[in-house]
Amino acid sequence: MIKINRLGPQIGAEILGVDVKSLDEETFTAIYQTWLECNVIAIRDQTLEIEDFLAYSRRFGRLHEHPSKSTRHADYPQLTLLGVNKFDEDGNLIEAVYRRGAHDWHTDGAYDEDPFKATQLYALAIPSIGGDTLFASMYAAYEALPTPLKQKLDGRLGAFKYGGRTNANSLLDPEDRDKAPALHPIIRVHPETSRKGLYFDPGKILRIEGLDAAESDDVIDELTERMIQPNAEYRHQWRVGDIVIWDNRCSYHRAAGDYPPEQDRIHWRVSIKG
Ligand SMILES: O=C(O)CCC(=O)C(=O)O
Ligand SMILES: [Fe+2]
Repeated sequence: MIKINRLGPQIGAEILGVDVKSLDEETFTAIYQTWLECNVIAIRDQTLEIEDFLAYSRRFGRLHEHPSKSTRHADYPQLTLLGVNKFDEDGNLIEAVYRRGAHDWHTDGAYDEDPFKATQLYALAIPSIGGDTLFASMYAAYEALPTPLKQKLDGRLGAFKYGGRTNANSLLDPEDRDKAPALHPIIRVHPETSRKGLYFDPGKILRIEGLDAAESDDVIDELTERMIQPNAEYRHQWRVGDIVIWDNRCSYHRAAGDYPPEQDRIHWRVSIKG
């Protein structure tokens, strides 16, 4: 029997008692609705092969090959490997792999015209300490903005690029680094829930269109301060066999990036489009 536990005050739920390899439509609908309501859900205790993980992920949408080709699985380009090949041939830790997703709070795929609907991870190896993933609600971020700032942002577009203003793009192949930025409304209406959220990503945004450079930078700084509302966070402590899926249209996330690097922390990851 499926069991659903809410985990955080506004986001986060845990689902027990299911096997995603054999879900009927009704149970999947319950999972999908919980996901829309809670933004991020963890399904515990799964035993999956790659094909199982991909097939289950396709129930949420179309799988998209991540632009970081160097971290794709050789035989399954839709599968990204997290935490694999952390050390170079001299035994030095590769920060971009070890700290992937840990630098800033972010939403995945904002650099694409059609940003990722969802990201889904499956945990294969988890360190004995650290290595959590943190989540926060974009709805709560929007709701907490002061009215004048909401008004200033209403109808404005942000320009987003992989690597953003610091060009942190070492996981991309050189020929993939110069894509034109993508434009998205900063106040974005979720296509399925119709709720407004603050669609923002400090590590990918270049500027807010229509503001002069200094004002755009000031607003970016202010939004960076305001995007995380502590009463709307959920922190996931991983167990091997967890599947976690988050909604990039209404949540931010960040890897804690704090585990002992000599230990394994390995996930399969897919990017899902609408
Ligand atoms: O490894 C994690 O906890 C999350 C990394 C991340 O940001 C991602 O997979 O999009
Ligand atoms: Fe991410």
